[in-house]
Amino acid sequence: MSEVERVVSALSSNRFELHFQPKMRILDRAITSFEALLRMPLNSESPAPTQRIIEILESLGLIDELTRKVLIEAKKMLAALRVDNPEVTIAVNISPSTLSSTKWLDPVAHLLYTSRPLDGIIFEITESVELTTSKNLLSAVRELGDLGAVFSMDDFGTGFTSLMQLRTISLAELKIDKSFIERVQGSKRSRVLVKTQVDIAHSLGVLAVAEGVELPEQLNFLSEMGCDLAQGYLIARPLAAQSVGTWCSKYL
Ligand code: G
Ligand code: G
Ligand code: NA
Ligand code: MN
Repeated sequence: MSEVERVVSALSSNRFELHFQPKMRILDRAITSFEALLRMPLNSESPAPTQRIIEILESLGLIDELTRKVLIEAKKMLAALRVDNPEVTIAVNISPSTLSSTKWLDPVAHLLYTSRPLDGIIFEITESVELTTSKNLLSAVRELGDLGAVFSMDDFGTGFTSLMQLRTISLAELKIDKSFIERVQGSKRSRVLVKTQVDIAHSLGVLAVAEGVELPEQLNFLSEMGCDLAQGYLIARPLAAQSVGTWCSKYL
């Protein structure tokens, strides 16, 4: 079977998993959210890179089907986590093409059957999305907002979104890209950029989230800068669904 055939077959037989990576509030180390990250083990040894799988599914027009399944799994995890942590949220990554279509939404809303089925869901969209140039996209963002979803601007600092554009969506957080966090020890310029991004988040009234935090020194710096949340291997790697409960019970 070709790679493409294996991806299609994995999707149709539900051989995909979500892993969950926590986001920690820096002030008190509480876990406030988990980001769902797709993993697709195509055979026992080698999971395919997620980025590649997304590309294949997009090119075949199957990304909506994946998003639907991911969202249903994410909602299950959200319900399980909220038993002990009622304020927790789940972040789901969403590709630009999926965001502008919303075909995937009706079946989901129907299946979940509540008035605001996306309460507690954060959609992570990357900054490369042309948020205000596409009418479809803007109305999709509003529609999702009406269903309770909020947005996270992922990989912030790598694209060209203007502050005006950011004001038009129901934004909950800005995620400072890990390429900046990686350099904060060695580079004054990176430290200044991180500080600036934290301040931009706060001026928009949203949380500043640092991704790719691997070292205690990075966390200390972020704390001094007033960054709100941290995510990265220092706190936890993405966890398999069945490990999340155990991880939470051992945390702190
Ligand atoms: O965790 P990892 O390095 O494999 O993630 C690779 C990329 O895939 C990241 O950019 C992430 O945003 C994206 N990604 C992970 N899960 C999903 C998903 O369910 N849907 C979409 N569209 N992208 C995802
Ligand atoms: O595009 P997006 O920002 O969603 O992708 C995040 C990617 O970064 C995921 O693939 C995730 O597995 C990875 N990741 C998460 N934490 C860390 C970290 O501390 N260091 C590195 N290098 N990668 C990380
Ligand atoms: Na993300
Ligand atoms: Mn990111």
